[in-house]
Amino acid sequence: MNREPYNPQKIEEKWRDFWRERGFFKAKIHDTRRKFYYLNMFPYPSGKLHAGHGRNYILGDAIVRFLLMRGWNVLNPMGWDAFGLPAENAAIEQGVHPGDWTWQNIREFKRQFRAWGVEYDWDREIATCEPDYYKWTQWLFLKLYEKGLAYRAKGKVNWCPHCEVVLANEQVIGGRCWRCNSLVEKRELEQWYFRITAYAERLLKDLEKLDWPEHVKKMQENWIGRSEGAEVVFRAETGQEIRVFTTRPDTLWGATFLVLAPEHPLVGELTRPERRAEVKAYQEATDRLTEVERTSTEKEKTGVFLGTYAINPVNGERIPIWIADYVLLGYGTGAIMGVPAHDERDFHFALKHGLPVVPVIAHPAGKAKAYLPAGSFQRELPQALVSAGFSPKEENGGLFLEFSQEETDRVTDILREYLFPHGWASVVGKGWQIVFAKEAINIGSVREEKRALVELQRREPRFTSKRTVAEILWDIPFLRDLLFHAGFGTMVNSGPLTGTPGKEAFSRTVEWLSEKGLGKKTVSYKLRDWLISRQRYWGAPIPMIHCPSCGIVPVPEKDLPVKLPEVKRIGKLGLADIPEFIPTTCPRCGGPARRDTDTMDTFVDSSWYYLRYISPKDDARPFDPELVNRWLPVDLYVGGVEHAILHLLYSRFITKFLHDLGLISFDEPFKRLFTQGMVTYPAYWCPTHHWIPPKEVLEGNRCPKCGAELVVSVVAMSKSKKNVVSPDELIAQYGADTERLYTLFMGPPEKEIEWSEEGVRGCYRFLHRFWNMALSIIARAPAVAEEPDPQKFGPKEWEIWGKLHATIKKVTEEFEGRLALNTAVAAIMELVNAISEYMEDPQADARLLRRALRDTILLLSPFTPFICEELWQRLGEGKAILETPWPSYDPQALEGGEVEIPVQINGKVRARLRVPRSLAKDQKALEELVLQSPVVREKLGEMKVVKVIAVPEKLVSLVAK
Ligand code: ANZ
Ligand code: ZN
Repeated sequence: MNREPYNPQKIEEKWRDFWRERGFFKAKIHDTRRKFYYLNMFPYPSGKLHAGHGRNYILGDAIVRFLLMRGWNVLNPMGWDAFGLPAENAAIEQGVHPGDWTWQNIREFKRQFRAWGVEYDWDREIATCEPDYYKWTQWLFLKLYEKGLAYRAKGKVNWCPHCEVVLANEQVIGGRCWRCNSLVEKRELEQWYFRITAYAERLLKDLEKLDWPEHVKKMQENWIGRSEGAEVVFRAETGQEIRVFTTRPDTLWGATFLVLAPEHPLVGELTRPERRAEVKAYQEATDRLTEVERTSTEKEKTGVFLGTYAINPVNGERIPIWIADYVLLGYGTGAIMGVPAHDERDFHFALKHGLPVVPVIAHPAGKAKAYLPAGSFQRELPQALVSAGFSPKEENGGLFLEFSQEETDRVTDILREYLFPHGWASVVGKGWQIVFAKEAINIGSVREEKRALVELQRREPRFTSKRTVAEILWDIPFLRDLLFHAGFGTMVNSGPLTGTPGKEAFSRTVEWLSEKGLGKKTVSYKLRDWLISRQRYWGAPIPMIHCPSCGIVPVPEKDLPVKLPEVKRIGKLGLADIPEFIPTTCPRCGGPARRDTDTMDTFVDSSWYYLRYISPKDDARPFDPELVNRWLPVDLYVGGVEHAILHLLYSRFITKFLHDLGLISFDEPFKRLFTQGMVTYPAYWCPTHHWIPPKEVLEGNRCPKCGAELVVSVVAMSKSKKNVVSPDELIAQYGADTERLYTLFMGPPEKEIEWSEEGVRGCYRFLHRFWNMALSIIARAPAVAEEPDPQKFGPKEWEIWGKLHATIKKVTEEFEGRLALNTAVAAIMELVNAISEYMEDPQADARLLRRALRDTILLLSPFTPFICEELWQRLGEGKAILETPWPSYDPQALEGGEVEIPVQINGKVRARLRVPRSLAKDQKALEELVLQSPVVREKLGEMKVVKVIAVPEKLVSLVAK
């Protein structure tokens, strides 16, 4: 037979505009049928799309096609996160207007979507750089300002010397600029902030309402970083109040020093004149570090003593005041109490700087240890300990003992009895005791620590170089594991609270502190206010005016938008570089005033765009509240996990804010979130010629320019590493359907996957087979319009029938459930193989073949819409696929796959057959299948079957002679 070969390029071009022209993707926004708001995160239009991007858009397109066939009223819009730095940098470098650059890229993206067969409701297209959009971004700013949630403050900001731009904390990754990877510096500037911290508690609590991946929720939770603790007031000897935040108020009696953030406002006043120079140098050094560097656990704990002291309010002890970079100004109160016995950073700080350690929490394991150096004790001691029921060990003349904390006093008494006057012992676990013959000193305060140290130094000259008891004990390896711990345990050395068990330690201490007026319970969040000022051109101008007599005055709503000035050339300082933009008149007094020259962070633009899609052309308001309340929250939001924190947090914040204004009825924007994984591909690095495109690499991984051996790494596809696969080339070679199919088949969509050329070819071959199979079925069963009749099915027919229904069920469930579309594709491929095999039989049921083909085309159509629409037409089905209902499965025909049927011959199980359930339910069919089974025939050998008992779905029993 001379069949027409599969020619994807020809077929695809034919259908490219079909769906759009027929309006299938236009939302019926006023229709009250059950709605589905599907949303892909809108892209930043830069450069070209690569095959990795397909993971997001193709997945979305498949889901939407499925939903349309299922009869949902789907809203599936697309737009452009169009402001931002790359456009501005391109403009500065190439002298083009950032808008032209952006729209050029948008055209390219749209061309690419069309080539992929990825469709949207283009009537709702928005671009954040258009005045009719950013007018409402400015409106949002004014509303936040009205409610006291937008404010201006001086602050140190992150400055990227390469991009010459202020970065939000979140845009600093490991101390480097998130875009260009340069080291970030600090600068002091007046900035606009949004008070997102006012929503910290709700942003945290409402996470539980969301159907989001657990790891994304966890990231948000960590970012918000809620800690319960207490604020305690210390007083400097010079009178100032120093408030500290602690999550461990139960350790207060163990505070042996205070540490302020180097930027803390009290540092100046608390520094003694002779220490000023050193303090200043340290502050400057701190400025150069990022927050991540400052808080890294590996970093050495540097710091400077201010030369002054504070009083610990609970025990009146005099403790030194330090500054150290591990204390951050923006968290808690910017000051901490140092509790070296129970906070690891404080412990290392104390060891390094010779500050005393006072344990105040018994070791939670209940263990205790004692150590006596050689020559400290009388020879009879070990025997005395043994008689008392202990098991001491002697090594090199020293004595080592482990016991439980309750025995501390008893052990101490025995040791004292046998110690020489010049000897000493240490007992640790329930606090620390330094034991001498004449007394045991419990290290329960700084004073006692000093006294014990002096006594030790008097006995051991080598201790004169030691500054603290901790330093001496830390040198004894045997004791180390009990010297430091950060757990909750019974309070010791803690005045009136001594003996409080670990479980109650926190709450009892907090109660006690508030009774005494020394402190109160508080909650701290790691979340900071959102710095939204950018000193750039290509962003939404902040609608504020600075008037010499009225101060800061908002632009009246009726004057929005504050438009970006049209300019030929863009300077590096953004709007501040454009003199014509700045002068204006004050809306309050009419006098001359200046415009604010900051533009907003692009995360502001994207924090509300999902609302604008509902009424994108409304110029009287940002969105239609009635429609928004009907269509939102978004039912399924799909995008990259790189937005797991910021974009999602900001959008949630803005939604809650608009909810509080009474403008919308919901307070979470995205009901369900799905984050697709990255696509990786080998990247090749030449030390001389840098990144080499994989195609140009010579055999043996050599550089095409110099022959050097290249370093290969499999990393996310990106233009900068030159390891992208171009959709244009894929489509020219294999067609868009192959790329789509492979993209959805290559693995679970949420997982990172390496792109494989071989995998692409496999999908191409599959579509060839499918095409050929379809054409021969169409040729064979051209006119049969009737449905197949299960009454007439034999075993083979039952098998196909069962598989068909199982596949419909499987594919439907994946689209509606966890979205493991790769497994849906695998099921369809198996089905196609089964049909092909069945087709070989010249007796095959033509009606069944046609029905199976028909449903398979529908099942495949969300994945490979072009080939399916073409075959659908050839099948003579009249309507378009998107007007046809999704196939349904018959739960009667199949309740999940196959069953195992044991076959007995003369009472013994001789075979087990896997049978489609639909078939196993039918007594006659089951009988027939068993009798024809080659396995059963072989077991029967020469015997003849005289009786058959078939129990549907259970077993078949044969009597044979
Ligand atoms: C004394 C203490 C004793 C602490 C102890 C811990 C253990 P999270 O859980 O992250 O909230 N801290 C407070 N403010 C700080 C700041 N601005 N910069 C750096 N560290 C700060 O941690 C809270 C704990 O981190 C606080 O509790 C404080 O140390 C420290 F056995 O106070 B803690
Ligand atoms: Zn004024």
